[in-house]
Amino acid sequence: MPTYRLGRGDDRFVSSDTPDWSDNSAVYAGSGDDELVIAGGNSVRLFGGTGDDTVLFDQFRESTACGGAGDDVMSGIAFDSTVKGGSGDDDLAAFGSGNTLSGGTGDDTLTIGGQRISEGRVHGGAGDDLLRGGGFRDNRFDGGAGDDRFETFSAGVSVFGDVATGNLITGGRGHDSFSVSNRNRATVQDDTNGRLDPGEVVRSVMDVITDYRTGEELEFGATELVTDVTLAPDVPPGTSVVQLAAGDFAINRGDYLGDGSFRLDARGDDTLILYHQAGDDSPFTGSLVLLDVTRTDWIAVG
Ligand SMILES: [Ca+2]
Ligand SMILES: [Ca+2]
Ligand SMILES: [Ca+2]
Repeated sequence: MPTYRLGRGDDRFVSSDTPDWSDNSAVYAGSGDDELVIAGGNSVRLFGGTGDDTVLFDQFRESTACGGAGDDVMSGIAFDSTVKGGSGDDDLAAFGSGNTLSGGTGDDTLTIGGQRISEGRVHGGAGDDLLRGGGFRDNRFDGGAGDDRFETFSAGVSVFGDVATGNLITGGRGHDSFSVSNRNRATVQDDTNGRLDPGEVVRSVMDVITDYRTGEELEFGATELVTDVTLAPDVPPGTSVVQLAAGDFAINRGDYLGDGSFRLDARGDDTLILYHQAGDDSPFTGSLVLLDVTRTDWIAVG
């Protein structure tokens, strides 16, 4: 497990040009504006140190990259890895499942993505951060202190309807804004009248905001509030699917049951927003849960 110490100055380190580079290698770039180009590696550790560092990784597995102080740029394809910006205004991106991004202090930009990714964890830390991305189920975004912006998407794997938590979003302290995009088949079992009624349970892949506060801006691509949501019989028998016209959204009170299930109840503790993005000609519906929000006049749709 070789360890490379680059010391002071603006260094460039390329793993493919480095003899003995292997799993478990560690690189300490030291001070200066360093550039690390890393191809492959399990359990690799990278430390940018002070200075504005650039770290590019590819097929990074169960590895860690720390930018240290300075405005660092770190990005690439990774799995089950951790990328920490440290202090400074960092730009971090990881494409693949199971990655954790931590911005630390400073106004950071954090992006996760990739084909059907899951189990991403994104922590903005202090500062006004931009948290972006998403994928399939169970990706979590936590803005931390500061006025953060979230730009997220989620979807099921199957057009026949998945039931799961999509993106779990926590704004943290500050006045945060949320732009969400979720497209799925939202279903109800054993509907009798083609309408949503108290006691019925909507199931889908649902995004959840855990700490939405009054006046925080929500965007989901639909701005026309409607009061009636219709249901159409679908397959398998007994299943009905939510239908909304493009550009429409509806606000429903009830209780979030977890894992993409929401029971309608006029005295419930939570809110479910169902929406159909303007210009979207698919049959899919977006679902956004606001935990512990019951006042519709709190909700600011931009
Ligand atoms: Ca640095
Ligand atoms: Ca931050
Ligand atoms: Ca915040």
